[in-house]
Amino acid sequence: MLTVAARPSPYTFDPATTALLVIDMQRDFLEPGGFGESLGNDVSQLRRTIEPLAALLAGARAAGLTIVHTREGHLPDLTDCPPAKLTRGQPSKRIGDPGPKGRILIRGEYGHDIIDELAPLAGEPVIDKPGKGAFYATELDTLLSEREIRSLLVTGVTTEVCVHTTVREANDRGYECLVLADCVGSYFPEFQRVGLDMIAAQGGIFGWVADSGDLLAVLPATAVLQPSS
Ligand code: TIU
Repeated sequence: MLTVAARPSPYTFDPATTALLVIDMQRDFLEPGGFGESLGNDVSQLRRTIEPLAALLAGARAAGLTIVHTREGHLPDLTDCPPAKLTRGQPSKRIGDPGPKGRILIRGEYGHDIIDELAPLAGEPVIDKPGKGAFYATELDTLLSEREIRSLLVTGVTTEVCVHTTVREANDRGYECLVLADCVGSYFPEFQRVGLDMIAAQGGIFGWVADSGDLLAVLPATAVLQPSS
């Protein structure tokens, strides 16, 4: 078992039953011309997460952790997109509209894919999800159960939307979540701060919060054994 300095208390995990979850680090959220910008957001706010997340991915790969990436997006015919999600707000472009990086938030389009800096390696599962939570209408819970994963190291964007929704879903399913503060990002600085505070409040009501440097300091430099199936 390994222990990381965290809020509200130290976080203990077994690397053999722990996965690094990288949520929605897609061009659609981090680069101009995509879904995030169409909602009126300054996408440059999220870019500070890339460098620490790349370092954490390298450390997790060296330690042999299970790594799972997710992408938010919809089928080209939009049959998996609830009408309310499609019509809500006053975006400059709607889901499915053509944009400079392909159709907005549509699976298979260039803008829907993960940014080059954090590209998944062959063999790392990529979960496509239609909602904000990574467990809703996906195979994630089955995949984690098959690998006997109980602990999740959670990273990605955005803190108060897809990260929060996923952590809440995971917490209700019994997973112990550690959210890495410098590896999650929001378009709104105050939501970043409050979003993290909400996770660690009330004795860790949804999980724990730590910095990636403290996690990297305890990860083994060589691969751990995975549980046999
Ligand atoms: N808009 C916003 O902050 N986020 C999303 O729509 N999706 C994710 O967080 N991935």
